[in-house]
Amino acid sequence: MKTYTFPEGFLWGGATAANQIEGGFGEGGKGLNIADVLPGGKERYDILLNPGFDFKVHQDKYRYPNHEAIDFYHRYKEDISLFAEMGFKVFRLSIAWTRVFPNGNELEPNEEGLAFYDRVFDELHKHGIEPVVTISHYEMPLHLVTEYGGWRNRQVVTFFERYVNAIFNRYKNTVKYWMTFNEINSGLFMPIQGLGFAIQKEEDKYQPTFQAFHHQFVASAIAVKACHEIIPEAKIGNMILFAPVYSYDSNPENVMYAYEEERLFNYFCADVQVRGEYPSYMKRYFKEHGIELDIQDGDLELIKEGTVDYIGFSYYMSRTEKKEKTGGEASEGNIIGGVKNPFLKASDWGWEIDPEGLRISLNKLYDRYEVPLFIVENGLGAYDKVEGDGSIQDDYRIDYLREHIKAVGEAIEDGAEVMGYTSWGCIDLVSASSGEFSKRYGMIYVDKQDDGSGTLERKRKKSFFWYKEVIASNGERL
Ligand code: BGP
Repeated sequence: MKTYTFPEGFLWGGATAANQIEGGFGEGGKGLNIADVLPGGKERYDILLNPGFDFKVHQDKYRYPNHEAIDFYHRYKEDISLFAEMGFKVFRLSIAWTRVFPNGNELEPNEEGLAFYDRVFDELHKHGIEPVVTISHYEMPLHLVTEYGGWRNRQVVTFFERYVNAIFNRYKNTVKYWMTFNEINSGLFMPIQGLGFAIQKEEDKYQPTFQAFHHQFVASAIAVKACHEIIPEAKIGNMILFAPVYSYDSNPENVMYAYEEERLFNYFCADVQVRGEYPSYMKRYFKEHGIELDIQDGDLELIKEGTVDYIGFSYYMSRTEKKEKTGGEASEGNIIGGVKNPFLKASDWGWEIDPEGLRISLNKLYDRYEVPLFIVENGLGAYDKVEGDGSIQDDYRIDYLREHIKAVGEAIEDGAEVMGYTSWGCIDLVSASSGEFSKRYGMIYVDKQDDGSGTLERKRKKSFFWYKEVIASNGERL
């Protein structure tokens, strides 16, 4: 079998987000965020993907499942020691904005919230693991959503600036790797999580969506500049959901359509954050959709100065596109849409599995930007079964990860500069899109079920031992 050579110092590890692991609801002065008020199961999925959700109506209705999650807030030491046992070089986590600024708009940070992450970072360092911190991962303070309208409102940029200054100053000696907004481009199809507001009618989405993106681009540039000033040795990246778009066939109309979708979905945000300017192809899109951005003096200069050091991206699936779709062709379940790709199988949730697509993504991104790339999410959401002897034989997960890591190895041979790979949900956690525990990604099983029952006990799955070998051999033993 072919073996792969990964660069010296390759950043192997796992990835999570505060709202999906911490729990500790209301503890340490934490305020409510978006994830705290979303239900679990199909209801969440429908809310995220369809217009019409009203945060004001729902803010008191739900407190599950994110309020408890997997209780990382109290169990972080045990979890970090398991990550260390697997040999993690890095651990990606996010800071909950609402632990630091509970309502988002306070003048001073909450000391208890800051102190929690001091403890977590210290524990990681004790085990020789570097934290990779996402500044905002689908957890905008609810107060900023209900009272300010989320990222549509320019004032949020000021609140965010206060937040990033507080965390850069506090963790300047402890965190070297940062990234700004998780899957920033997901705001195109899931504005609730990405942009902090719910559209009410599909046809009304364009202006507020792109104005909110503009505010995030300004905020991202502010964060990059502040990070470079406060922690000159740190690296700060953006984070996009990358799903290469294939044309369904060689019909030039479909090829052009797939290309347009690829530019909008995969490149638009990265073009602004990496190249530092709005790409020219967006002029036509803005015109055709009646979008007129309110751009303040100095914004474009700021965006130009605040370009990121690397591109972080998640990779789960590709997307196959056709201009005119006929009934029955849609790829049900592929969360980013498209038509069924006859060459691909899908996960239990309908996400099309495409390891070669990861090689394609790395090549496309490196060809276009020539900055280091960091795969900060990749993994298989699957149902796991605990055997009578307590083991979890997740060979399907190992197969998935192996094929994707091989694809990374190929892309490195192709010439792409890749910094690292953190598999998503290295420990089971709450699913972002469906709020389920049963959609498991982890190499560590957590005894927590969809109905809320479970002891929260942690168990090593078969993939735990496999990944440990992968890291120990720097990707040679797959
Ligand atoms: C990404 C998010 C993560 C994560 C992952 C898996 O979109 O950044 O937060 O959850 O996808 O998605 P899901 O949990 O919906 O299966």
